[in-house]
This record gives sequence, C-alpha cells and structure tokens, in this order.
Amino acid sequence: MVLTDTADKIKSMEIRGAGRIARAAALALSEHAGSIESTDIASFSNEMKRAADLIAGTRPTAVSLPNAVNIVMASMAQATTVAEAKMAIGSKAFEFVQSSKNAVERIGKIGARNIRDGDVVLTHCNSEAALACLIEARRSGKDFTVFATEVRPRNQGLLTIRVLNEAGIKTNFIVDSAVRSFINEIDLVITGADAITVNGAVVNKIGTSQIALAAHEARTNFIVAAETYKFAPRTILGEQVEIEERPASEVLPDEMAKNLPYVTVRNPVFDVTPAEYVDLIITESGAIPPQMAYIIIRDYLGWDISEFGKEFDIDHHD
Ligand code: RI2
Repeated sequence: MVLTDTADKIKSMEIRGAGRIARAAALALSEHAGSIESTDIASFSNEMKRAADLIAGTRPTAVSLPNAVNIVMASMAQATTVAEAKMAIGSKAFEFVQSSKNAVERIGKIGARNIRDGDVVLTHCNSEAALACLIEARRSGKDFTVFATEVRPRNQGLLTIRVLNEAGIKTNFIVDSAVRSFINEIDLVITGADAITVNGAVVNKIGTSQIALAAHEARTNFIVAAETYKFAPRTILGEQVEIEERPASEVLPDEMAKNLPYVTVRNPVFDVTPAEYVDLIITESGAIPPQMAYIIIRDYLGWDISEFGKEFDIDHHD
C-alpha cells in the first residue's frame, strides 16, 4: 500500500530531506485517495483525514510535511462527491510537486548570485535547496570550493559530496567538529532548513547552530536556502517546532550501549539557529532577511491569526 509504504520510508529516512518528504507525502495522499472505493463523501473524507494524520505524523520537525498535507487536504473542501474530491486531491498534489521542484530551481538561481568566483563555501547536511545554489553557481561558470561536513550520525554528508563531485565542484570533506578550525577560510555558509519560525529562527540538522555561531564569531555570512512551505504557520500561535529525537542506536550500537548502564545516548537530530545569526533566507519568492518570516507565512502561505479564529474563539471585526 503506497500510503503505509511511504509513511514507513519517511520514518526510516529512506525518503529524507524536508522537500522530498513533503513531495512524497503529497503523492502518497493522492494515490491513497485514488484507491478508496467508497462513494460516500463523508466516509471518503474520514479516511483521507486518517491518512493525512498518519503521513503527517511520521516525522515531527520538518514543517514542509504538514504544510504539504494541509495544502493537499484543503483542496477537497468544496467537493460534494467522491469523484470531485479525488480529482481535486490528485491535481493539487501534482501541482504541489511541480511547484516544489520549480521553487528549488528558482532558489538555485537566486542563491547562486550570492556565490562569487573564488569563494570557499561551507554546507552542512544534505539540502536539495542549498545544493541547487551551489550547482547553479557552478553551471554559470563560477569557480569556487566547498567544505562539506560529515553529519553524524546519519552521514548525510556522503550524499552531499557525491552530488558535488558529480557537478565537478572541488570539495573538502570534514568531520562536524572541524568546522571552527576552518571557519576563517570560509567566505559563506549555506544550509537548508526543515522549518523556519515566525521570528526567523531556522530549524535545521543538528550542528547547524554551532556552525552559525562559529560563522557569526568569524563574521562569515550565513545564508539559508528554503522554500516558502518550510515556514511554520503555527508558530504565530506561539507553538514550538518539535525537535525530533531519534533512536540511540543511530549513535551507539546496542551491543555497546548494553554494557554501559550509566550512559544515556541523546540523539536530537535538529537544532535551532536564532535569526540574529542568519544573514539571508533564499526563498523562491526572493531573498529575505529572517525578520520577514511573518510576511512569508501570511502572504505566501496564506495563513494569519484569523485562520485560527475558531480554535481561539477570536471575534473578527473588519
Ligand atoms: P532540503 C534535512 O533533514 C536536513 O536537515 C536538510 O538541511 C533539510 O532536511 C532540508 O533539506 P533530514 O531529513 O529540503 O536529513 O533542502 O533529517 O532537501
């Protein structure tokens, strides 16, 4: 079954990266809608709600996932028949996937302008959006060098160096703890994001905030490449972005851990970089300072506090 299969793959990180999981979720919902046999709209929408909860609950941090699910699910709001609902979900999922791919391409074009000939650029983890900037800069003929981190414990850095190598970009591969040793050689740091809060804080792969701190100390520019669906609408309500903590066995093998009864492994996989350490966020709608996050949530995602009127029993006066 596509839905449970996709959910399992997102959980196990076989499908990973905030943009990729959002697209996979949208497609899984569309395929699931197509597989529902009931012709009763109420039971169809109940089943779709169950599916949406299942897929949205697979990983808690990347807000691109619930955003994609909400965008697809909202498309069936006006449908009065199952056929209409299926059609709406199918075309919205397709549209989301297309616009997501276009967004990454556009971010690449905008982000590449921030990379100069001769620069040394550091990236962390494996971000499609950040890599798009590097690849586009290379494609446009710029000659620069990259430092890519290893990214313990899941080693996403290995994916990154393969992509950079294929693009013919000279790359230095370093362990995560070597960042500060090299920071004075770096002209620009570019990372992706799993979520961006209303105050412009960037939630990204664990280690990002240490890199941002080192960059800040060294006065090195730190930029983030992120599609607008990585902005977290519910942070307007003061809701926190949940930081996923993954199994201890990713860090320490079980057979070693069982001989160390006093040792507890902690494995948070994301951290939060405050807005003051972020120079620019490259979105498909343009490069913005992190302080403009609310504008993106309101104008591009179409959410503002009134969306939550019912939840908060807010009276709206025009
Ligand atoms: P794109 C990844 O998370 C990394 O934290 C990466 O920076 C972020 O998603 C954004 O990736 P994980 O799934 O959407 O590896 O730019 O935990 O590809």
